[in-house]
Amino acid sequence: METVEWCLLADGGQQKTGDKMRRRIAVALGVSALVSIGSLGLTTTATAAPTQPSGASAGVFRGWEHDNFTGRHADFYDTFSELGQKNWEATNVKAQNGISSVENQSDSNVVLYDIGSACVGDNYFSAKHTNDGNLTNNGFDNKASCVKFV
Ligand SMILES: [Ca+2]
Ligand SMILES: [Ca+2]
Repeated sequence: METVEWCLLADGGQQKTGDKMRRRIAVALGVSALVSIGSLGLTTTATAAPTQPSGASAGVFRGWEHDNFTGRHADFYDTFSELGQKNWEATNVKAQNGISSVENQSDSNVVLYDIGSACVGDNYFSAKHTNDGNLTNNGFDNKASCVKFV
């Protein structure tokens, strides 16, 4: 049995409300759908894409002087155990204790160590084909003294 609802109109007449109700519900749904889409849009905007590196060539592990892949950089294709001997590319300045973000385009996982030569002490793991625009939240900003491909 279908329930039929009636409502009193302002002029005293009666009208079947089924269609009207459906229309109101449809409008309400339309509005909430719009609100949802709006919310999604805002969410998408708020969740901005992380800063992307400039694009080191394949196979390289690149350490950057500053956050978000900026400043000078040092490239590595294999283990380099003493950054006291490694210059930022095209400079005479050592990369020792200077790396602040990393771009690992190599096919190896790379571990950075605080103490060079022996490659021990505090360390930071960089999985192959991943990037990290800020090592500060890993407790490893300006600490790297050894770059070890593992
Ligand atoms: Ca730095
Ligand atoms: Ca160090």
